Amino acid sequence: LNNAGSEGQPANLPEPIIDDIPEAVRDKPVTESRSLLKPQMLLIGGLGGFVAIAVVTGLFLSRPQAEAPVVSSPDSSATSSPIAGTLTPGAENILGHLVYEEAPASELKPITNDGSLQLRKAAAQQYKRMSTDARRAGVILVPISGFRTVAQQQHLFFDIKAQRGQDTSKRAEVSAPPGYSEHHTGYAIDIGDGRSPATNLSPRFEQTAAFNWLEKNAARYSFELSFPEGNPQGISYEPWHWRFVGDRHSLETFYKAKNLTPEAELENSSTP
Ligand code: DAL
Ligand code: ZN
Repeated sequence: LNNAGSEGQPANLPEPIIDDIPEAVRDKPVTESRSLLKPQMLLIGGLGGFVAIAVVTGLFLSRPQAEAPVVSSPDSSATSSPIAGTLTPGAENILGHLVYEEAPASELKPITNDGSLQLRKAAAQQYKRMSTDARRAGVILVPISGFRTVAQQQHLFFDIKAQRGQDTSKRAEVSAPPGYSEHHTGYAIDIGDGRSPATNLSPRFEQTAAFNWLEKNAARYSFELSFPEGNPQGISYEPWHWRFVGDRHSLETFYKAKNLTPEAELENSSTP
């Protein structure tokens, strides 16, 4: 399941490898993101009141209520992301994580010699190209976790949450609930730097040669960062987690009917 070959055997591994959750982001104190939501909640409350009055009085609204944003981010009292998640209506999600289907085994290809890590065929092919080219440039990309089943994610979310005594929304900042991980799709991969294993699954991966190279070159292989800082889903920054968007199926998987709009844009778009 992962490069250490034992994501399913967490007792034998250091914690950060278990669930792509760095120690550093597990238990951050509540930050300003909480207060970021307050004006929006007031706005929604205000809009609700206005709509109610409009319905009663038979007023016609120039902006239909259906266009109002659906706030479905991780619990605002617990999120540590600078921008709370705001998903458009129709984006099926739990605590900011979007629903994904598990890739069929027949669609998966190994990306490691021992076959312990797999991606969908197109993603596997491009990942291997990318890794080879990085190596030529002196950069060692190490795959840490690729495709994960819903059952594996079930363990990562619930069992680790219980072990750490985390509450649900806190857990969801760093781990997707089963059925809601990009890793189910076979398009997502966690990448480390072979010369800096201590940064595996840590925000400090951002300071490695591998991340620097990926930032400049990953798009050539159709990989993109899934959870940049301030991502609209409200998930913690994950510089190690990349997804393939290089064919129609992967593009539809990540973008169709899942338009994500940062709060700032929503606020601007609601300005007359
Ligand atoms: N860490 C990412 C969000 C996942 O669990 O899929
Ligand atoms: Zn990941």
